[in-house]
Amino acid sequence: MIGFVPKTHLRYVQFKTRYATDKTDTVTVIEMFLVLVVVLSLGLAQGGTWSNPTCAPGRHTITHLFEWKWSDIAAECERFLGPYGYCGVQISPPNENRVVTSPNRPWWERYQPVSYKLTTRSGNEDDFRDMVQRCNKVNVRVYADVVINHMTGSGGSGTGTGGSHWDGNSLSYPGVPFSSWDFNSGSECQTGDGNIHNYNDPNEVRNCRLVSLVDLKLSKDYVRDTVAGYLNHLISLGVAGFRVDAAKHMWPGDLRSVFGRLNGLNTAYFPSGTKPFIYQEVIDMGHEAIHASEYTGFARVTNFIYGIKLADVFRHRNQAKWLRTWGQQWGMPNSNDVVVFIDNHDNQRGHGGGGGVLTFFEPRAYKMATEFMLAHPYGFTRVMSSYKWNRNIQGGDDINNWQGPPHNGDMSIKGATIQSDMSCGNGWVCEHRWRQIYNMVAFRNVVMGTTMANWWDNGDYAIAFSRGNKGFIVINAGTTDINVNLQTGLPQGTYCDVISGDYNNGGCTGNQVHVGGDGHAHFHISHSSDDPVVAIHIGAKKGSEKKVTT
Ligand code: ARE
Ligand code: CA
Repeated sequence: MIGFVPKTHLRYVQFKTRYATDKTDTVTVIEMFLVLVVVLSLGLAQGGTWSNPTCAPGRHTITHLFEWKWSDIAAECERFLGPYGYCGVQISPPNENRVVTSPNRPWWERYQPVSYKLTTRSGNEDDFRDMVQRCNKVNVRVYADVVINHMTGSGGSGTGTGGSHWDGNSLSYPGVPFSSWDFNSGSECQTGDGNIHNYNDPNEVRNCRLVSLVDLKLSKDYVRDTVAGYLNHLISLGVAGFRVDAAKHMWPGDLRSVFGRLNGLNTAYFPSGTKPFIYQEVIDMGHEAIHASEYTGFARVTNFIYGIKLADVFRHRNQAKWLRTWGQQWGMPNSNDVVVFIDNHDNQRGHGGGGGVLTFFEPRAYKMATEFMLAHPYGFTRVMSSYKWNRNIQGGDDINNWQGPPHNGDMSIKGATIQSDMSCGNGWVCEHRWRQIYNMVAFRNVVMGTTMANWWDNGDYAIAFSRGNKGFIVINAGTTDINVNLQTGLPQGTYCDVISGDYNNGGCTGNQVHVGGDGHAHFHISHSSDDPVVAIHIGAKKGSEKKVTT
């Protein structure tokens, strides 16, 4: 773990040094206190305590291996995510869930907790421990999706994936244990049926039931302690952070109180006192009473505007030239407050306020949007990794959007096999293994810390920009060819275009780009190309010593 120093530690070290060299004998206790206050508030302004991604050095993107088995994820960390420079993997909820058989084992059954035992279709606690250990060993972090707003849907009873009994009528979850005292009821939620109807009433959104899921009373210490106990169990096993499901449906104060109960990350893998990275699922499209800004400042939020706006651009509904001001100027939160993505497991299938985002079903536009995301400095990036389902749109709705992951006859999840061209088999899409995507994950690692520069556009749908003097990308999303000479900002040399091929053993398997002594290079990109994008960076410069992915 050499070299991994969280920002907060660095700031402390700088403070100590300045204090020791400048004014050792004149500093008073009051001055020290004031400096401390300034240092602490700076820390909060920069994104606060749980907002720092806990990646290993030089890694900056996670992928969501939606519905993968733990044993497959362990193997994927070792054979792909580690070597190709991914920071980490978001996993499906690891806790025991309701078994739904009608429809037959939909993916969404995992969002109905029965207990916090680590037994699901993805594996048991031993598989989980093995996965986290093996991933951490190759510097790949594990981020768990945690469902702590609710338990199962109301009504019904049964046995969960871990063998625990549950009863959604009497609100009994002995595997935790939770009983009816631990849930919000008529005194907290005033809607007639106990469900959320009005998203403009913050009280209703937080205290009533989301799609009838029985709502935990997070104002109670017992509930806070129990939920924090579950998260601390995951921390003890070596996870690096959490995606908090349905965060909008919990009061920010309750969440802060739960997070405040969390231990530092496991010191077998992280420096002592490292806080988990936390990103909260808050869907804020700007027209409801609850705002993402209530949740930023102490942890990050998922930015849902991002993918929708980029879909507009790459579907030719808004010229790419406007992307020059992409980021906060588009009404989105601070870069340090968000996790960004093109699609997620909900909106790729029309759940979760979805619809309209780009997905693997439209690979050409999807790749362009993802390339832009990974090249641009805004936000902490997440790459979706999906499985195929039989999409069937009837009257605007996908009637098969419930379908679970590829499975065997006994409904166990099918393994993700790897084919000779590096793509996945058995129905797994594996967008994270698409060359245009994994090579841009490496691009982002190489250019991290630089700002956007050398912007160019053709006044329409073709754009280009550099990241400092380390990387340059040209995207022709328009309907005419471009044939231009552009300032790349890069040192002279021959570079591999990492979109059309790889950088391998000092050479290029795809196209090459020659950057002259004045930083200029020539780009000819046909509008009808499958991949109308060229990207170059100093880690894939011909003749440089080795492949740079981290
Ligand atoms: C399923 C059935 C329901 C049934 C329920 C209980 O589909 O018919 O009533 O079970 O028996 C996922 C699925 C749900 C599924 C649920 C539990 O998407 O269909 O319900 O699992 O199995 C809102 C929330 C947001 C949430 C989305 C889906 O604010 O937090 O709805 N997203 C997360 C996860 C989901 C998951 C859950 C939460 C629940 O990512 O995968 O649900 O754990 C506007 C609002 C949004 C709102 C959106 C959709 O855009 O701004 O806030 O999102 O509409 O209503
Ligand atoms: Ca709630």
